[in-house]
Amino acid sequence: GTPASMSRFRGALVAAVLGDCVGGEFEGAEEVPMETVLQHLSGLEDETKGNCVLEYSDDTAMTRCVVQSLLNRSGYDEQDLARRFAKEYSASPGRGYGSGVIQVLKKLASPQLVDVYQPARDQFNGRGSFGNGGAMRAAPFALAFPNLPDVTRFARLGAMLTHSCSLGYNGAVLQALAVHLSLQGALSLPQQFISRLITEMEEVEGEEEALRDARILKEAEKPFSERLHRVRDLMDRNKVSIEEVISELGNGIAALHSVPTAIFCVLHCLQPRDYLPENYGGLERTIAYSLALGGDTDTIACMAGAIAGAHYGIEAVPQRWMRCCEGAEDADMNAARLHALYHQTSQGG
Ligand code: R7I
Ligand code: MG
Ligand code: MG
Repeated sequence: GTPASMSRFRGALVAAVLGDCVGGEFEGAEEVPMETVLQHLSGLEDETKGNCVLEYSDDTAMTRCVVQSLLNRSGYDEQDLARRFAKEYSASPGRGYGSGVIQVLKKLASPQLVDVYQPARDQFNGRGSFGNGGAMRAAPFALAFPNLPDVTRFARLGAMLTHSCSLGYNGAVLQALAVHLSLQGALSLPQQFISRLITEMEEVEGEEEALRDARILKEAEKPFSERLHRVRDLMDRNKVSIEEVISELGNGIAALHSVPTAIFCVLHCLQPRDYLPENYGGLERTIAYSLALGGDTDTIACMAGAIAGAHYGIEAVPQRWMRCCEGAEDADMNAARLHALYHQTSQGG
């Protein structure tokens, strides 16, 4: 398809919602047999079930805030976005938010708050959260800004409203960069795609705060870059077991243990796999495979969905799946509006 086409925007935003909604079923499960995943997914195809409804979780709730804010403000506005997060949380607190971030969202509701980044800095004894909550909502930054430096900068700032640890916000940067490259068609050359991500993240993680956080948390010098090298090693191999993916990349709630994993899911599912149904296209394979990893399934499938959706486009999204997922129609409409904003921005207007 054409780079940055409308179809890619729609695919990205809709498939992210699908990943969240269908992944909710298995969130926190230790391991999920592929058979169980396929049963769950074929349940969505069952016409006799009528109006099946899978509700979205915090991943989509916060993504919607980012989308609305970017559209309403025609760009990044930290005050507006912070207000939307707080309002969304107070309206629907039961969407499955991380246990730490709730405190931030409550503080963001205070009208006396001067610095909207401060509540995030107070988390976890002043180090900030390294959870994947910044990354799970990062895709819209790639759909609003055509230039890579803007994507990086605003994905980072947007994450810092809740995640001030570099191991949190750099996960958001990586996720947004993956969607950005996918939107350009970069997944047609998977080796170049992963090399490009490694190059970008090595620069991002060369910053002083990132190096310091990695040292304090006893991670590799450049943790995301190191994990992306592992992704490259795994994708070069013919056969990889689910257990190996989990032990090499993780399936947990930390951004470091989920964003590289989501990227791997997309890369691994570019080709047909013998343990996935033959009638599945790449997007269905990606979501099914993400769920089979267990762990933070809604978030990994949401992030993998955004990257894969930007590659395959809306035509690859099964209509029947879409009908079952709360918020999928809204995502589709908003994707068209983001497409307009992106192309307006790219003309310098
Ligand atoms: O990152 P966050 O928004 O959670 C997102 C996840 C996704 O899976 C959603 O689907 C939803 O289920 O939650 O929320 P945080 O509370 O900031 O981080 C999530 C969890 O990561 C925290 O509750 C902690 O258990 C852990 N965590 C940390 N633990 C110790 N030290 C995050 N940062 C730290 C830390 O610095
Ligand atoms: Mg969730
Ligand atoms: Mg989750």
